[in-house]
Amino acid sequence: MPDKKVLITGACGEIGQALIQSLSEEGNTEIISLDLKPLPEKLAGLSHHLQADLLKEDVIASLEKMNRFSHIYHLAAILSTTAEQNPFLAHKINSCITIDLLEMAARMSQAGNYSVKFLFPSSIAVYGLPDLKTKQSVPPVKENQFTDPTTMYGCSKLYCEKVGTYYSENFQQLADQIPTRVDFRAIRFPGIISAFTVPSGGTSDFGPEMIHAAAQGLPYDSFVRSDVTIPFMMMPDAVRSLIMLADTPVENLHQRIYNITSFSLSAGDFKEMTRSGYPDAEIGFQPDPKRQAIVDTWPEEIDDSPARTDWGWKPIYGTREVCQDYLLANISRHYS
Ligand code: AKB
Repeated sequence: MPDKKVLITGACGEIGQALIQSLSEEGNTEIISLDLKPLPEKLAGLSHHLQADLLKEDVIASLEKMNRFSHIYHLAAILSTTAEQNPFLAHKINSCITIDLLEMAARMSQAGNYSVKFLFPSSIAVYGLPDLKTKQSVPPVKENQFTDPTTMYGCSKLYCEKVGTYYSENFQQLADQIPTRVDFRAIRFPGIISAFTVPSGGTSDFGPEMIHAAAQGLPYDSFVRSDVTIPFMMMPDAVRSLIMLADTPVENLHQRIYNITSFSLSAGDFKEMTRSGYPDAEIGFQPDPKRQAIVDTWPEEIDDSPARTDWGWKPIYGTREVCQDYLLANISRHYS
């Protein structure tokens, strides 16, 4: 009998695919993956996959009827650029589905009298720095500073952080019944770079798009200025961090929302890094003022010291040099 029964929503996204792979290696975990899309062939057999739309009411009801989840990794979301094209749909997908799943977790925990861990990927998009001067001069931003997002994606991530915390700490505070036990934990991710998949619909995508284009011999124009800097991390570290946070005993956690980061790079640094592996890569800069404006509100660096102290977070790909070696080797292999 597996010790853990895990639900992964948004399972066919970049983090989802890598998480299925990592969790399946643990051996004691039954994985139920869910996405609008079928599971990529390379992951076949690693999870029990449901191709379904969480906005349809009966989907959550049937999940609930068939399962008692120990962990929910709720990854399904519309990213920042796509969310701006349809903010109300983004609200439904990013916020409403989250609250529906928190309700499901609360009911499961109450019915079975056990604690359900709810892992949530938040984002640097919850930040909204007022101007470029502030962005370029503030020290690494802490969890409780500048949380004034300018995008629907950022607003929904911030809302879900708050509402997840509410379900863990104050839900049904006036009711006279068995308490629910939802153990909500969130990580604010920077831009994530994978050697094997390319993101879509995000505003931090300029970095990964550039290097993946070069590896395929394609020209690329960055949609942000070359000086624009934000924090990034590698996908294996991102997945490891989610599992680390899930495995940390609750008494070690002094907060529910944690920043994590590895290194900060500008779009110009990305060009340099890309050219070190693909010297003939054609890379230009054609900033799109609207997407540019979004990235200008995200911090250059974030402070992840609470995650380091409370659960021992430390990136393996922690410097630009280490990331460069790993990335160039794996991307080249991937496309060959
Ligand atoms: C996006 O660009 O929307 C995401 C993020 C920073 O959360 N990659």
